[in-house]
Amino acid sequence: HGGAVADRDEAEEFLRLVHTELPDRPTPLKTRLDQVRAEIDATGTYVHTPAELTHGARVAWRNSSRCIGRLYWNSLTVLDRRDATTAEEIHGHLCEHLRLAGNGGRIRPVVSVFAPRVPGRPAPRVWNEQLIRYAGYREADGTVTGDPAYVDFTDLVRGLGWQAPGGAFDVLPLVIDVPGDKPQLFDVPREVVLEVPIVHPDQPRIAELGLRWHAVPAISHMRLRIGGVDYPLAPFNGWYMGTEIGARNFVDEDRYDLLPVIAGLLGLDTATEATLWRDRALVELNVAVLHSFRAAGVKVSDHHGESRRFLTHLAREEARGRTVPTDWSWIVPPLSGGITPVFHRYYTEADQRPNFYLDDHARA
Ligand code: HEM
Ligand code: NRG
Repeated sequence: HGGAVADRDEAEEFLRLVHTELPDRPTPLKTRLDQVRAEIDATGTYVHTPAELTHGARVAWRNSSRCIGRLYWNSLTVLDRRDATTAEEIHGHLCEHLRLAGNGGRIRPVVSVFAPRVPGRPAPRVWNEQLIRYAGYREADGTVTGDPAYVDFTDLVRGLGWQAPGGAFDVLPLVIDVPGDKPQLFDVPREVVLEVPIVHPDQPRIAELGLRWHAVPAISHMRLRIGGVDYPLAPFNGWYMGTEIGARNFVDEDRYDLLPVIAGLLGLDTATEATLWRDRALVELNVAVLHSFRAAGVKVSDHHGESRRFLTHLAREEARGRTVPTDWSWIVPPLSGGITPVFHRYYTEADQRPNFYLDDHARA
């Protein structure tokens, strides 16, 4: 398990960063560097202090070049779950994460950090991409009920014994994989899954579609890397920007593919693209998403406000002498890009650490 050995240079660079950015460290930098070097020599890795873990996770968010929501990076709540070992314990902490994050609609950005990879011992994992996602079922006629992106994952959990309800918005069970044991299935209890029914302020027929979406996007398949140490299970969440749901999840042809349905309800002329029926349906769907979250008392942001906040973040960081690594193609919203201010400029692209990484890990 050579890959689990903590990278010395990265450890040192991180400790220097912590000591530069956090005032009043209890241990002088030199002492901490000596400790960590000795610990790596002896064990192949080292243990982050709670303050290092918290700041490391916050900086990982700050360095996430695809994230438009980074203005509040320094207020991320970091839950230290490094001691959890059993699948039952991990499940309990994941449920608690969703409860704290959902907070009755006043969503709080949270990350739960589970055990790191260390030499000789693999870390716990969750196979789900997000803690809350909807199942997808391929029907006999070739159509899909539910979220087509999760047809394969749904088949996988059925193979592990999940009893599928067969609806369009069935919350998938969690697959928790702890070393030395078979992956285990756990339901996400209803009471920790905040959901929003989708209605439109003046098109009652949209409510009749029975659409809904979960309030909390909680990404669970990215590895958090801090100071040369990998945390493969570190689920995090913020709140949704409306377009993620209204311009992608409900709209992509390989997701719920709803534009033709919405256009039909609105009575738009779909005979030719030039009527811009897709664009008109897209706007009304996004109006419905933002209106519905607001009506349900659930925090959501629109792409205009979120874009402005991102530029505030950029200016603030630059004033502090830091670069803000940014991926234009992810930051520009998938609706009305050119009328948001993030569209009209170039950014620095860089892989700065700590960060969150996506591995292509084999499932099952
Ligand atoms: C990506 C918004 C909080 C880390 C994104 C994306 C959006 C977004 C719109 C692009 C998603 C896509 O196109 O699929 C927000 C908002 C937040 C927030 C509004 C509210 C607070 C966070 C937090 C973290 C985070 C708390 C980590 C601690 C990331 C990462 C990605 C991302 C790593 C890239 C995901 C990938 O590569 O698939 N965010 N975010 N975000 N965000 Fe945030
Ligand atoms: N587009 C995905 C979620 C990706 C991350 N977005 C956030 N992250 N808002 C979706 O489920 O639609 N966050 O941590 O808040």
